[in-house]
Parts: sequence; structure tokens; C-alpha cells
Amino acid sequence: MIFTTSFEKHSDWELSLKNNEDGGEAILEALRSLNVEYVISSPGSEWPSFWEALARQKKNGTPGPTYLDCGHETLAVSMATGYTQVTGRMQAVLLHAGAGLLHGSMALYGALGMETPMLVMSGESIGYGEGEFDPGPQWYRSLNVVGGPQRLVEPIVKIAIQATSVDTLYQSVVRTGELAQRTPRGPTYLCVSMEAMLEEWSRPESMRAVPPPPKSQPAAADIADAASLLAKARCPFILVENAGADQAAFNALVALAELLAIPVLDSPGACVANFPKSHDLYLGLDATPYLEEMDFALLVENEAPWYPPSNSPKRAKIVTVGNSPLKETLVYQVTGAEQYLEGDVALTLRLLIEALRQQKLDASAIAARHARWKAEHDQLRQRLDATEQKAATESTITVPFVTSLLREVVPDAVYVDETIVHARLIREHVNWDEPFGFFRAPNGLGQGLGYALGVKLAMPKRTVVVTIGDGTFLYNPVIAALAFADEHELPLLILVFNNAKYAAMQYYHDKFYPSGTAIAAKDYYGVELKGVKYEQAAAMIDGYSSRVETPAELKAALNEALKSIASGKSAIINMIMPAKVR
Ligand SMILES: Cc1ncc(C[n+]2csc(CCOP(=O)(O)OP(=O)(O)O)c2C)c(N)n1
Ligand SMILES: [Mg+2]
Repeated sequence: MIFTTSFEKHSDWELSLKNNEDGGEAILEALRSLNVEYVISSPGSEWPSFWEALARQKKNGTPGPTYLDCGHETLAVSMATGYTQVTGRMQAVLLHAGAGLLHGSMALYGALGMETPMLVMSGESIGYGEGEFDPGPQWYRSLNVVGGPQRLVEPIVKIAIQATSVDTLYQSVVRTGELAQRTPRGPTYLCVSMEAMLEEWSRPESMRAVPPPPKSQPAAADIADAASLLAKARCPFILVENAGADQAAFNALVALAELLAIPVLDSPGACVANFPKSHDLYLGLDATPYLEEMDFALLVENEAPWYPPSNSPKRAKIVTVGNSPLKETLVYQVTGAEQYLEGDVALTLRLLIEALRQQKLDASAIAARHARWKAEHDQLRQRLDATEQKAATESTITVPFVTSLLREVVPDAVYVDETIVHARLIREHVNWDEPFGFFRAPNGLGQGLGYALGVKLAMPKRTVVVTIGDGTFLYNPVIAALAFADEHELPLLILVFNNAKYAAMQYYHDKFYPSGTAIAAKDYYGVELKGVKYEQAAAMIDGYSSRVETPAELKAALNEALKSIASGKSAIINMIMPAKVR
């Protein structure tokens, strides 16, 4: 029993609390100053003063952030990541003490890797009920964290700090939020004491509107150097991983590619849509065939372009464009870059375009290059089309079949992918010509549904299709995600790619032990999945559910699922897939 009689007891101190503005108001005011739109929370007993401030906000009609409760911290954090990935705008996440931080930690680490700005807070008690203020015995008996909760998240956030006085609360929240938005962006954590939150707050005389973080750009001389080399290159390539979540960067990349007829390769790990797939210069995911010939590689927000890491193009001049290309989150990183153009991607690319326009460009060489890569692009397209046509004639459900059907039935789809062995085929076959058509969930299984809800929150009119492995579905907070989707009318169309196994585990076991005992005896560990009726989770929220075993059934199921989505109810289709990836 954590709570005791203190539930009943109201001390004189508590009774003396009036409707004064306190630390809860200081936090809310700071979030207003930071232009936070959503406070995404997984609640805890430290937050009553913040909730009081929210209740006052509503009662007084004061503009300010909208509060959203989630039943799981992974959901709260990954939802904030998804929302910010689309909008570019930092949000706040309120968790509970140390426990909530630990539950949310995988998603926080995901946000750090994706450089998603996020202001994270949770509380502590510093008096443990010894003075007049009774925070509740749970803060003494079970929520004690030696060194403070910030210690638990220090390695997975940019900075983890503490505010223990109401007098420093407003500025501490503002500063922690500003720090999250500075390069490299990422989650920042502030521990707030309950004693500070319940103390009366005197508003600072002046509260500044917090300026947006400035954008930086490379020096003109560096741009000029890179432009002159690029103009002379005979076989330049652009390799991009994570630039397309900014419309301006997406547009600038197209403009640069077109100016010189530079083909564009997406990274196999790209987590956003970076370049129009139907563009003549789009060449897919595989850089290997071009490494020999490449004489200039422009890496755009591309942190790990080659694999193995030293397998870089040996004749190419490698130039990196990105906000912070040397990643503090990687133990080992080899890009081969000889020049860094560090700064905002859209600004940098536009500067490069301007500088190139000053150069004498060889129009006939550019036209020839365009023709060559267009032919290569057309071949890629034909290969993909042929695979889809063949898939339509088969008796099992395959990725090319699913993606081509989705294109027809759900033309406005935004994809959030959290599959494993199917991921590469999905990336190849899903088409987009605009940014925000495709997202890969952050690393660490279990974030896909939360991330998708964040994307849906940012683009409520689009149909968000989650493609997810059967094993990965197990790792997600499915109940909490469906409940949230239902409460806030943010329905998801969830497609479970069910191969009845953790196929990735089997793949590596077979690769390392091709003549081993497991393969011979068919005795695998960490592989088989019994496969419960995943689709029936939708029944909890009266959503649509279907188990689909043959290609012929899928179209009708998708259409029913769309009706469910139109009425605000999520839908789950459990697609039975062959064991072999196709
Ligand atoms: C939190 C977490 N735990 C474990 C893993 C290891 N892991 C990577 S892929 C995978 C299997 C996922 O299974 P499924 O979604 O069915 O995809 P499949 O391998 O069948 O394509 C596991 C367990 C991980 N990446 N993250
Ligand atoms: Mg599987």
C-alpha cells in the first residue's frame, strides 16, 4: 500500500493554499513563452499544481498549450517525436518521477538519435513530508532516486538539470526548452520539485517571448569551394538520409539536383521522404553500383552513408551538408568527408545553388547526364512495376502486392513503418512525391504506434498507415495507443506484417551458422511466434479488425478499414505473410 491516511488528511498548510499562482503556473507560463502547443503526458502525482494552472487556463480562456494524457511513456515520448518530425516545432512531455522516465527512456534515446527537440520534465519531493508540506508517502517510500531522477536520463538526453526553487522555475523551463532546440537538437530534461511547484509564484516583471533558434549557415568561401568542385564533377551524386522533414530542404534538394542533373540516392536507413520518387533523377537505395564511378558525393544529413563504414567511393570528393554531421550519438562513424558544410540544410543548399549559378556550367554535359540517369531511373521504375505485377498474380500476400494495392485504395496515405525484414521492400515500393509521405519509426521496437499518433496529430486529415511486424506489434503499448487514438479521434490504419516469427533473428542465426545445429534440427530460439489474434485488439475500441490470408481478401478489408477510420475508429488488419521475405 503506497498511499496512507494522508489521502484523508488536509494539513493547515494545504488548507491555506488559495487560488494563488504557484509553480504550476510558472511552468505553464514558460511553456506559453516557448510556444509549446501540446503537453503530452503520462501522469504522476507530482503534477496537481500544473493541472490547476491548466484548469485556470481553461476557465479564464487564456491561450496556451493543449494537454494530452497517454497511458504509457513510450507513447507520450514517441508521439512528441512524431509530431515534431512533421511540424519542426518542439513540444513538452511531462512524465512521472524516475519510474516514468525509465519507462520512456527507449523513446527518449530514439528522440536523441533523431535529433528531435523535446522538453521533458518529471518531479521529485525534496522534503519527504518532514515539514508542513505532505507530498504523499510514495515520494519517501518508493520514488526516492539517489542523485535525483536526472541521473537516470543523463546519458540519453542533451542535458538533465533540476529546479528546486519556485524563483528559478520559469526561467529554468524556458532555458531547458531553448537548449533542446539548439544544434544538435534533442530532448532535454528538467526535474522539478513538488515543493517548488506548490510555492506561491511572483511573476517576473518582464517575461520575454522566447526567440526561435537562429539558423546557421556555412562560410561563403566554403560554399564557393564546394560549388566550384561540384560544377567540375563528371559523376556527382547526392546521398541523403534525413533532410526531407523540412519542406524547404526537400525543395532545395530537388532544385540542386535539377540544376546539375545530379542523381539522388536515399539511404537504406532514411527515416523520412527526402526526394520525389517519380523524379527522373531518383535512383533508389543502392549506392554500391555507382561507387567506382562516383567522383563527387554530396552527403545531405547522412550520418552513416557507407557499409562497411570504410566502403566509401575511393575516387570521390566527399562533402557533407548537415546541421551537425559528426554525431555524438555514434561510437564509430566514417563518412570520408573532406569538407563540411555545416548549418541549416535548406539554407546551405540554396547557397550552393546560388554559387553554382555563378559558375560556367557545361549545359551539354548536364543534358547528357540527365538523359543517362533518367534511363537508369526508368529501369528502376520498370523493375519495381514488374515486381508488383507479378505479386498481383501470386497466392500469398507480399510487400509489392500490399503497397501497390494501398496506392490504389488509400491514395492519401502517410506511411509510418516499423517492420524489420519487410522494411527495405516497403521503402522501395511505397511511392511519394512530396515530403511527409513516409516515416520510419525511431530505433528500438515499440515506438511505431506512438510515433504514428504524433504524425496523425500533426496531419489529422491524412490517412496514417502503420506497417508493423508481428513481433514489433507485441513490443508496442497497443492498448494505450488504441485508447488514445479513440479518445482523440486520431484513428490509425494498422497493417500487421505477420510472418509468425521474429524473422530477423532467424536471418542472423542462419547467416552466422549456415551449417549449424539449429538450422539442421529446425530448433530455433528467439524466432518462433505463436501468433495470437493481433487484429482483435481493435475490438477494445470498437474498431475494424480482420485477418487476411490471401491477396484476394485484402482490398475488401482495406475498404472496410477505411470506413472505420472515417468514423474515427482505428482498424487492424492482420496480414498472414509467407516466411520468406517477398
Ligand atoms: C526494444 C527492442 N527489443 C528487441 C529488439 C531486437 N529485435 C530487432 S528485430 C526483432 C524482431 C521483430 O520481429 P517482427 O516485428 O516480427 O519482424 P520480423 O523480424 O519478422 O521482420 C527484435 C526482437 C529491438 N530492436 N528493440
Ligand atoms: Mg515477424
